[in-house]
Amino acid sequence: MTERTDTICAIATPPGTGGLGIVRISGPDVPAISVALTGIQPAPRRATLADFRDVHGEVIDSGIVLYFPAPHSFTGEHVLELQGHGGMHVLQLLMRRVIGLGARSARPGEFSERAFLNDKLDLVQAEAIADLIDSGSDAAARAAQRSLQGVFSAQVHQLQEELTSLRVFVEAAIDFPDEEIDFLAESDISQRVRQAENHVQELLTGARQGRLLRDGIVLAIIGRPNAGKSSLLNALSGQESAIVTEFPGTTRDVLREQIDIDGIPVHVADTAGIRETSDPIEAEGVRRARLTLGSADIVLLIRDASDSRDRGEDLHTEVPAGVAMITVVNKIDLLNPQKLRQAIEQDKQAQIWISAKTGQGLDDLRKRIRKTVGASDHTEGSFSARQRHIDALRRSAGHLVAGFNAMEEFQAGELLAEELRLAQQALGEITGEMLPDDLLGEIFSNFCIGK
Ligand SMILES: Nc1nc2c(ncn2[C@@H]2O[C@H](COP(=O)(O)OP(=O)(O)OP(=O)(O)O)[C@@H](O)[C@H]2O)c(=O)[nH]1
Ligand SMILES: [Mg+2]
Repeated sequence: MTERTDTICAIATPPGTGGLGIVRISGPDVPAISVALTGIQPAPRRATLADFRDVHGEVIDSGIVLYFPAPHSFTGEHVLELQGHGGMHVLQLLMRRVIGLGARSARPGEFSERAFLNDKLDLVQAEAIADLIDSGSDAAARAAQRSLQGVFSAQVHQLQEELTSLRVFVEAAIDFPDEEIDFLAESDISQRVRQAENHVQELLTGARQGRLLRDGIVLAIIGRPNAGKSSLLNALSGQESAIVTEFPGTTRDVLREQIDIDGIPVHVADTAGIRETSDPIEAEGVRRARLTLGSADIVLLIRDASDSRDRGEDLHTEVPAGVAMITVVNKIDLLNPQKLRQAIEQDKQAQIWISAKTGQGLDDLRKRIRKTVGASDHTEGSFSARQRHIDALRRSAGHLVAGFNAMEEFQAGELLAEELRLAQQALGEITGEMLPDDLLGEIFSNFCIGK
């Protein structure tokens, strides 16, 4: 508690040079700092031109001051924003002066943490700010904005209310032990618990989409040398990132590119062709290719349609269990069209047939990738979410299932009441109402400085 009585400051604009640089200050000393620094107490919420002066009265910079008195500010405390010029040195001078006047450097995410502690935002919304800043695609940015506006939180609150009314009911029943069993049995309580579980599952589906938009997926391209892995990376990313030659064994390092497949950020890794080799550099490339597989969400196994020896099957064993695999047949432009048609027909959509050279089949590949990660066809209305939220929703659903079983099998009202309590607690962790302080600190410490 004592910590929140101090005043914090940070450079809120990114490091480097720019037209503007912003220093943000929050806490009880803001009015005093403002007067000492600029000689004025600016009118609330008005842009005011002022000189920022050092301890000797010399001008460090001049710019706009914005004053937001508590509680009507982002953090809920007095906030001052100094908008000066965006050079690292001038901003450092300004920061040193503000610190000299009694503020201290803010920790990463500390402004958002104060906003949360002062009930300006819940935890989902605070996280959404960080996600908006970090978003890797247009769809991810829109989804983060929706979470920030409270779309996700509202659904969590609705579930919490549903559980509250169930708890009130069950707890009232166990207060009258003589009638408890009949009362609960007649009330269809199990069905209502099941319904609540369904609602948690629905939210879980939405949250999984949201996590996908936020974190994206890791896609590793593997195959025999010369199958066209690097050509596919270039075709998907729309630029010549990787060297392509007709010589097998061209790629050695793992090459990474971020692309956007219909709004999902996809981190693509192109790897060395897998084969036995006596070349130590290529062997290291093959070792790295195998390592990359372990961290992938999807492996694209590329086969060469023009090479009758390349059947791909012998590489299946390279793919770790639990990692999704899509087999892609490349270079179909080299096949006779009639043969190609027959082959595709016989294949019954087991593999995706493409030409990295002409771009044929790439749309099918993108669709298959989306389908494999369970992405829905449209991202409208989706909100951003994190693994932490998914874990909490899963736990909540698990407690509801346990509560349902306790009631159905043993007519155990006490057990049901306890499971309902735990289910509700798990939901409370999402919005931050029931999260221990150390976890809160950990979440905010991953935010950027000045946010
Ligand atoms: N006709 C045709 N040629 C292709 C296609 N894709 C790749 N190639 C050619 O195949 C050769 C190998 O392509 P790369 O993309 O370097 O293959 P790679 O799998 O990355 O090879 P390594 O890095 O050596 O393992 C090059 O000559 C490409 O031009 C395709 O779809 N059609
Ligand atoms: Mg290559």
